[in-house]
Amino acid sequence: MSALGDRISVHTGDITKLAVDAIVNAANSSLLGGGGVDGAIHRAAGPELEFECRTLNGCKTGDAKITKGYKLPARHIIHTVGPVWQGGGKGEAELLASCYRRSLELAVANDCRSVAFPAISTGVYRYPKDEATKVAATEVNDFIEQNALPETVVFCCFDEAMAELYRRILATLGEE
Ligand code: AR6
Repeated sequence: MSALGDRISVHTGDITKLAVDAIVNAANSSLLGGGGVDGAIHRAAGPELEFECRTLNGCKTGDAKITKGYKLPARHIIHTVGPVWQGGGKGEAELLASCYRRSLELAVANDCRSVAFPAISTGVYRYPKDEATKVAATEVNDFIEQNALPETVVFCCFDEAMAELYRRILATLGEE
């Protein structure tokens, strides 16, 4: 395990079940719900989440906004909008990195000690999984090195294949 092993972990399962201070939602720019992890979070949090989201005026790609967690075990939900994969030449990597950075900044601003991320953009938005996990791990690693909060970050994967990609890239970072 890397030197960051005590602060970054990989979990396979449903992010809506995690009792962390904040879970991150891979939303769309309307912030009014959708499919994938976004749909699962809205279903689990209950209709009050959409009421709060309606007051936020949407969110730009690469940016993030925070709400309460409502019926979730998580206290907060940080909604971020990942880029749609368009071949890699449209600033996708920088936008995806920005999603992780902005989400972590909001977590710090709200005193979140523990945060869980889904693999943003790797579903409906078609970002290649190996590339997306590299961006995610690098960005979180850099942020954690420079900040005391959040104390722990979980990469929550829906399947074991994605978890393995994270483990591999995190092991590489730890050796540097
Ligand atoms: N827990 C953890 N991970 C999950 C869960 C879950 N409950 N459900 C899905 N995943 P996606 P995107 C994984 O499509 O690509 C929505 O309609 C999934 O396996 O949810 O950023 C929004 O409204 C994948 O690895 O998000 C947007 O319109 C990852 O979460 C659009 O999809 C992200 O897949 C956003 O697309």
